[in-house]
Amino acid sequence: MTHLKPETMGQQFGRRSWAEPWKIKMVEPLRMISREERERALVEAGYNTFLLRSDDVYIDLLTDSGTSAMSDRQWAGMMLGDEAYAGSRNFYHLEEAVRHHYGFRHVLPTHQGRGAEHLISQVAIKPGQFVPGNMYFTTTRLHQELAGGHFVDVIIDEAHDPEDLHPFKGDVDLDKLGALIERVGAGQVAYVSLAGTVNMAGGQPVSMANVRAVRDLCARHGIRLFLDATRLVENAFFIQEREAGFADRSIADIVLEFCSYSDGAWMSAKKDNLVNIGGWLAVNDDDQFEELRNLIVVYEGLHTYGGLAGRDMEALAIGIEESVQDDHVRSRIGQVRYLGELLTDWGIPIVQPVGGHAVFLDARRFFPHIPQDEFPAQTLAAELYLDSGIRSMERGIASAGRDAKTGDHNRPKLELTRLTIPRRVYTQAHMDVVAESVKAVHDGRGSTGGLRMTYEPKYLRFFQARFERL
Ligand code: P70
Repeated sequence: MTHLKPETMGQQFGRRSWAEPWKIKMVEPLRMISREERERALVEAGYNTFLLRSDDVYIDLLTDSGTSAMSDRQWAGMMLGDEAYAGSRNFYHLEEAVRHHYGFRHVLPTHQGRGAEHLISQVAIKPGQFVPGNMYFTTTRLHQELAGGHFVDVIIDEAHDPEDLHPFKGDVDLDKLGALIERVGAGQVAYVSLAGTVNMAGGQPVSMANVRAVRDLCARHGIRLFLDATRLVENAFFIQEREAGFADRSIADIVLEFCSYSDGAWMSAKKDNLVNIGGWLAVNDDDQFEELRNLIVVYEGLHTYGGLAGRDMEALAIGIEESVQDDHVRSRIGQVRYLGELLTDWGIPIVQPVGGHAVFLDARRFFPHIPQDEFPAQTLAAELYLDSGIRSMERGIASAGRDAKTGDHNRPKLELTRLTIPRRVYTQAHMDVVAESVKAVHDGRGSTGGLRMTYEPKYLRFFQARFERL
């Protein structure tokens, strides 16, 4: 038997290894049920990973949303909750943290990201207006549409090609944006909706040069620019890594500069900001803030809690500060990249370059024999769960929903299955297990058939839709 000399990851790549900038203080046992039990659970869940019980899941890569491990400082902060209905001291800590790290003047807490999306959409969109954005996100677009807006995708074409290696696949195509403004008139553009990183494109970043150019174009036409700041910290890492002139700037500094080109932002704090629940909305304009501050009491709660407990706001304020630390972001994205590099090495089709929060399997190339109308990405999520109890998420035709006018499926170019990595939760060994399971499903791909949708809810159908094998 040949004896292979074991090498660390760093040695394999000819460099010193890095490690997470924390140690583990508390653990939560994992359980893996048998293949027969998984088969039963999957049928019961209608082949939809959103409908599985988490007790039946081994490694949960459904989402990075609300699944982070909080730090000891955040947990200590939870004990300092001031649960006053009005004017909680934790609100002021949160307000200060957002002002300091994102640079906006006015801050409102919300129960999570979509609460903030709802408010900004209601206040900033007049029915019939257009909302250009760098690729749709499910909840964002829905709130824009519910407010009477029409979303228009103005991302660069490269973003729709999983194999294109453009370093900033989240960039706005300025010609597309310019042409829209020309066509409908600046008065009919509600605002530009810019997300960094772009979730549906594979966690792809926007460059600083691009946000500056978008800001200039908006300023020339008197159009506002709002950010989806959900994963802006991860976006800043890619700017630091890839954009000339930023290698020596801190992540915190890059985030602040990026925000300075915008008029405000909404945030799902369940991602970058390292909390299990929460969000915020921040704007600079005084009049717009007045309107939002009034509307929030209808839908979320008083403007000093917005649907959160005092303790949640404290954990969030601390999470914001921890989230912009360079060593944290480096190890977080390093772990995602580790999984991506393993799969790439083994010839498994994934979205390139590997993004910030997840590795996206390219289900079109994974299952070339399954037509898009038979849900290849949904099928892949189901097969992965069957193989090893790993839970992933469909980001393809089921997620894209139907065209509001024709009623037909939207058929996105990207048909992806997302392996989303929670922050500070899993180890490198878990990544190895995940990679091996993806490989096993890939090895057996020829015999896998597609799915048929048997139940389709009206809104955001992917959450609750049911399927069966064809
Ligand atoms: C995910 C989560 C949430 C999200 C986001 C961006 C870029 C806003 C939000 C909304 C949860 C999710 C949401 C819809 C479909 C599937 C999963 N993304 N903007 O897993 O924030 O969830 O706090 O209301 O990614 O990607 P919230």
